[in-house]
Amino acid sequence: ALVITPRARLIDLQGASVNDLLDHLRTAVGDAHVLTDGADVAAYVVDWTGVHAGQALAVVRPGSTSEVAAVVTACRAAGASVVPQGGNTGLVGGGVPDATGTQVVLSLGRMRTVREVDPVAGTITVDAGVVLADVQDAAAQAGRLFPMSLGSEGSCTIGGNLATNAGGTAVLRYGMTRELVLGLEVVLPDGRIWDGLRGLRKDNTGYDLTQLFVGSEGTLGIITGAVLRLFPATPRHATAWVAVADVAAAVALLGLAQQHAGAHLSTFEIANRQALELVLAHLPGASDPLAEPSDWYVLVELAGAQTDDGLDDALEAILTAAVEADLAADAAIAGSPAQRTALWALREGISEAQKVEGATLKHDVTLPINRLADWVAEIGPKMAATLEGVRPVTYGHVGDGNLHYNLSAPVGGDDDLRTAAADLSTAIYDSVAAGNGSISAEHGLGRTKAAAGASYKSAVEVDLMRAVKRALDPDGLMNPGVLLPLVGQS
Ligand code: FAD
Ligand code: 2HG
Ligand code: ZN
Repeated sequence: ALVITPRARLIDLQGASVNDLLDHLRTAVGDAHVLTDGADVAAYVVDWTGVHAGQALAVVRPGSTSEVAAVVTACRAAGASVVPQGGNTGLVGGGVPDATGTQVVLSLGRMRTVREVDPVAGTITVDAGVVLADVQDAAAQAGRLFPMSLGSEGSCTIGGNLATNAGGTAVLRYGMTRELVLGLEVVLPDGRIWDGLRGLRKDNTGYDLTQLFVGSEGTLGIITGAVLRLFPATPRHATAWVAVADVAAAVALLGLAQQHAGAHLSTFEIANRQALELVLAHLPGASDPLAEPSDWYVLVELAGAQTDDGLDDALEAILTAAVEADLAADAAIAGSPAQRTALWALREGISEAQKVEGATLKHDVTLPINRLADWVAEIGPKMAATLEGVRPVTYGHVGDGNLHYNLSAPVGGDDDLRTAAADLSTAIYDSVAAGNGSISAEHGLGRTKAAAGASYKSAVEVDLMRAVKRALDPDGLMNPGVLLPLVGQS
């Protein structure tokens, strides 16, 4: 068996090697960009969920690709492992260091240049540290659309999106991040720079190295730049928040929406009543757009070009057909951009509201769409039998077969949720695996799910993944313990 033991664990924290490394890092990026004080590093060592809190030998903030290469080279020479970090919005603990205090966090936060926008070729070339919302804005200024859309888009970076192969609310129409990238620039674990920034749509000259790095969660190298795809702008929208009885009705409504809206269907999201109630309780200004409560809701949106003036009619046709087929009880249609924003806030506010509510156990699962309704019906009683009063906060990208089956603690029972966490997650993952699903649809495996990820894959698949890791990172210094468990932990 391949042993991937990070050499960083051999560092003597009191020894000269650490001081030498820090000197090299300061030479590489300048004194001001090597952080070692507790207060300075605090924001870099705890993840968004607050569940993963580690320690760093240093946080290093390079300002260019060549500085990233110099940092990686220095770390390699010292045997220190490197944790790449973008916006630190990841939900599986992959962008923060472990507890050893021996890892170097490499933040891409200073690399924020939009290098080039080419509206005719339909490409935008950016530094990896550019925030997703800034890429969207740069595309809009050129009259184009960069469609990726996440609740975290004001903080997450393109490098992080690529490293996690992020999903979001536009996947239904435009695909995952891997479908939005044409080329990459990557600093390899040995410090060399691979310039793969070709914006070609056609290039059949061997293995697809770009795609190898997408979804690699910082374990194969540091993404420093990317060429991304742009699309025609879609300034027109028709948006509705629809009350449906259950997941089966939501899935049937998806079929109707596809039939009536065709390629204009851009969003089809689901949320249960519990999710909405948390948003109403914790999000200032949120209000229920419908008079009567419903067990489930769907956010449906059609999007089109300035010349597409049939969107409202198409949405109305979908809702009329849904009422006639007894699939929808009521709906609120956005009559203005402000109302559209308010409906979106109900959906995008769920993560934050659940965090405010208390202890949360996240499950980012995907199943064949035609299995979703039965799965939700079957898993609920199993959860209740494992922990009385546990509250499923179920929402997500039903159009992609992807549910966030997140559990909130019973009221006043945060510790009970932590105690039951392993049993609850195992029951969920076993049933997802039995249904030919995946235990991570879009957030990646990170530290949280590295072991589980390997345990639900075949031995052949895990061997192939380890072979790729060994080929690119033979010393195991790039984000060890993330995505693939350290040997001995699986
Ligand atoms: P980080 O959190 O900094 O890092 C994530 C991983 O990528 C780590 O393993 C890190 O080591 C690696 N990494 C980061 N930058 C680089 C780089 N330049 N090179 C190599 N590796 C790198 N995710 C979705 O998929 N869909 C959603 O709808 C969604 N909504 C969210 C909503 C909220 C409120 C929050 C808090 C998170 C959400 N996320 C969602 C999760 C998160 O925003 C994504 O995973 C995002 O892609 C992470 O980007 P980041 O820049 O914050 O990366
Ligand atoms: C979403 O779809 C994100 O809102 C976040 O993927 C999910 O917080 C979560 O579990
Ligand atoms: Zn999601």
